[in-house]
Order: sequence, then C-alpha cells, then structure tokens
Amino acid sequence: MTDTTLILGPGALGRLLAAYLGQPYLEQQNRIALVDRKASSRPINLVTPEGETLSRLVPRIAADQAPRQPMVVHLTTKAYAAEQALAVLAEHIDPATPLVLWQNGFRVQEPLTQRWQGPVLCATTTEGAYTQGADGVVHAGHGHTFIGHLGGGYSDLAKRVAGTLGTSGLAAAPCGDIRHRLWHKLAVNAAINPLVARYRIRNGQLRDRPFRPMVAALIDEIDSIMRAESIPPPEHGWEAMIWKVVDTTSNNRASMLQDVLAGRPTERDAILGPLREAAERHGIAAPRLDALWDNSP
Ligand code: KPL
Repeated sequence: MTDTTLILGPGALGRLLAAYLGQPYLEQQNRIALVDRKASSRPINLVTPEGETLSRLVPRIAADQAPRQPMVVHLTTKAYAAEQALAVLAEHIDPATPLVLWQNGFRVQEPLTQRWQGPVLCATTTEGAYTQGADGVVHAGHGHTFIGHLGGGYSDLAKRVAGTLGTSGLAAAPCGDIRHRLWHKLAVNAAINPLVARYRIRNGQLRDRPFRPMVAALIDEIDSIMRAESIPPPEHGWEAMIWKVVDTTSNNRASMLQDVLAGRPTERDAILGPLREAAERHGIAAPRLDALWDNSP
C-alpha cells in the first residue's frame, strides 16, 4: 500500500477535501492527488469561511496515473456519476482499496458496499462548499461529517479517516449508525432540494407562502415512510430538523438549484427515488413526492 489518498471527483466537495487534506504540513504524512479527466499542476484556490484565499498545490492526475495501491479513495462525484467514475479508476487500482462514498441520497451506497471488494465507508456531511471558476472552491460554512460502514464494520478505518479529516480542519467523527444518518440527510434534501430547484428560490424562502405548506406536507409523507422503514426520527423530530436546516442555510442556493442553474443533471433520482420506492414497498401513498418527481428538473 502507498501513502497516497486519492480524491475522485473534482467538484466542490472534491476540491474542498483536496484543499484541506493537501495542506503542506499534512502532506508530509500523506500524499494527496485529485483524480480528474486530465493531469494538471494548477493549484486549487480555497476561499475559507473566514474569507481568506489560499492556494493549495495538489496534483491532479488522470485515472491511469493513479498509484496501484492507494491508501484510500474518497469518491466525491455526484450520485449519478459515481458508478461510472469508479469503474474507470477501478481498472487502475487494487480492488481491495478502501473507499469512502460522499454522495447525497441513498442510491449508490448499498450497491457499492456490496459489490466493491475492499472496505466501503459512507460519509454524510454538512460542510457547505461551491466551485468557483475552473480551480476554485468556496468553503461557505463549517459543518460536520460522520463516517461509517453501512453494516457497522470497519470501525478502526472509520476512526482513522475521520481523524485525518479532523486534523486537516474538517470536523469529523466515526459513527456506528451511518445508515440512519444517511436517511436523515436524505429527508432534509428531499424536503428542500426539489422545491427550491423547481421554483428557483433560496432555501430561506421556503419559510414563506406559498412554499411553507408544501414543505409541511412533504414532511408528513417523509415521516410516514421513515416510520414504515423503521428509521428512527432525529432527536427533536423531522419537522424540527428540517426547519432548522432551512434556517441555518437560509441564504444558500441548494445543490440541486446550483445544478439546474449550471445546466447539469440533478440528483433527483438519488434523493427522491429511494423514498418513493420505500413508499411503494410499504403501500404508502406519497402524492407530494410523486408530484415533485414528475415536475423536478
Ligand atoms: O445539503 C443541502 C444541499 O444543498 O444539497 C442543503 C442541506 C439543502 C443545503 O443547501
């Protein structure tokens, strides 16, 4: 095994991880490379939440230049691009390489955990970041990341990965119930993202009419589906959790709205798909989620 950490997916999250993990003093212990379409030595420009602009030299390599045995691969593509990006890299790396999946929703986590030969951890994060130009990333706000294996295994690996992120300045903790945390994040994303993308509004506008009752109705449907799936609610309930995120991200353009504005595909399937399928499995009507699905970009 080499001491290289690979980051696969040069979007906002990939650049954020590269910029933090690629700090010079950390680089002495771990090498970092960002896997991109083409190799390049252009630095990553990071704007910190404090407004500082820093330049980080993290090599960008093409998949065929990847070391055969990376220490770990962080897969940071959008959900719909994850499987294909990994398939390309998989031709060049040891199949036993540990993976960390950072995708929104709950589409790729289960199949990749079953199919990949090496250990697979899932991450869920509230770090806020967006790309700026070809090489930049704006770290809009500090968040927190949880890392764990869907079956509760590989706790030492999860601890190590979370420890490295924490040392780099991205708060992270290992967790034994990542499945529940992924569903919680999915609930938040399902109540916010498709609506703000459809109406092209900032998150905080969901608090006003005519959107507030739409969110409330979605929360009711999500609540019934989660009950049927035996996903325990967050400490203060779904409503409190979702409205709190709306409040704390009120000025944000959610990721799905950013995708729409940039003309990219959206994560509609990864976010709404698992909820609608769960509703169908349990014979629960979910007309609001269905309507969002039908009308989502
Ligand atoms: O995770 C988000 C996203 O934009 O995808 C939320 C929580 C909705 C914040 O914008």
